[in-house]
Amino acid sequence: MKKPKQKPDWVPAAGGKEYATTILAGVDGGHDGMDRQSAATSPAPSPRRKNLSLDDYVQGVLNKDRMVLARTITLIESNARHHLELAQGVLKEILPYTGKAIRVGITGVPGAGKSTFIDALGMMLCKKGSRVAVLAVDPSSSLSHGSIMGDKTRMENLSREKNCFIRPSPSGGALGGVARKTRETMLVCEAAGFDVILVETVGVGQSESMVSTMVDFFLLLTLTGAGDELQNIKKGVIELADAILINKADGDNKIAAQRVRADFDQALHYLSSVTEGWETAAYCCSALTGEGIAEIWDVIESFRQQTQASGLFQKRRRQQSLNWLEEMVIEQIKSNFYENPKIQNMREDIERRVSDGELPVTAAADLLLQKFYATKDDVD
Ligand SMILES: Nc1nc2c(ncn2[C@@H]2O[C@H](COP(=O)(O)OP(=O)(O)OP(=O)(O)O)[C@@H](O)[C@H]2O)c(=O)[nH]1
Ligand SMILES: [Mg+2]
Repeated sequence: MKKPKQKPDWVPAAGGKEYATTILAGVDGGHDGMDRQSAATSPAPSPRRKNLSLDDYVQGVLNKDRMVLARTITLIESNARHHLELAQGVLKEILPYTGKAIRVGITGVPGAGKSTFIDALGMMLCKKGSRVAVLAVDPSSSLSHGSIMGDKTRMENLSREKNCFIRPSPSGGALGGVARKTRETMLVCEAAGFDVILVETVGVGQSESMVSTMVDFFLLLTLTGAGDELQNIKKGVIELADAILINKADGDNKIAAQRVRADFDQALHYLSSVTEGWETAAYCCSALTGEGIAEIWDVIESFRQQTQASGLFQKRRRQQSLNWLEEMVIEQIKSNFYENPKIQNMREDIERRVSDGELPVTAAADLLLQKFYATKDDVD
């Protein structure tokens, strides 16, 4: 249901057009089933939260203090310059304590059962003594400023589990920003002792390829449905997956799911696996009954053992860090370029000339770059 826009509560009742800000109402219930205190029962907020020092953040995270962990993630998600610097200072300190978790990405179309699956898998792992962090990447939340996953309450059990930490998708900003925030959040969770990180992402837009570049194992959740299942999967996603899991293999759907699994296995035979030396295969499970959940975790565990033994696990992580570095540099250069006043002054005119066919694209790019790199002493 679409929520109406409201004026924030700092705007006076009689405030007119000069108060341009509007906000969207929050979702009912917390993200994916997290308990949310109602305004009526929650304690009155303290007038001002104590500012934490860099050391408070670092020690809090390392001491597994959930409140400090949550505040550190909020700090990471902030776009304010001074927060960015503090967050980077914290990350630098905790870096030696990161990297010990297994990072698993879970994708699939809306309704495939990702949250239900994570709830079942997470509960099983917590019972075995693991500490599980669940993060979400939801590109639509960047647009609506509210997570679509937030409307669903599919992690009811897990959200009550003390060894689990669930964090909704950072909202707002470009996908590049969401990627940075998710990667850094992952590091903070690792430093806080979480040994399994599950990243849920909706199989729309670019989010799944982005998530696949930040995890060790990428799992595609799919369904049986009407028509040709294989054709229904977005092109390219199968190539990213380390395993394909046909969910909802229960009740009347069980036989159909097994048939689809066989079809996938046959199709996978003709594709090269995303991970060298690892054979991507299809499996069935029911997130609802729990059948097949332990088996898929065994697959992930044997993937970890195999790739750690071959050195591929570490190699992939190193490569992911280097790719991330490159992305960050390119993004920064790009924003410096377009925010440069000299470029802003001439951009519109150059773009018009290019789109009208007056100026070749290469020459136009050259003009802009020459202007950007020109020093004050250069003649215009
Ligand atoms: N029969 C059956 N239903 C399931 C199973 N897993 C999930 N469901 C149902 O499918 C619906 C969608 O489940 P979610 O877990 O919210 O799906 P999701 O992929 O997280 O959805 P989005 O977050 O919207 O992308 C819910 O009604 C679940 O109860 C399953 O294994 N069997
Ligand atoms: Mg979900």
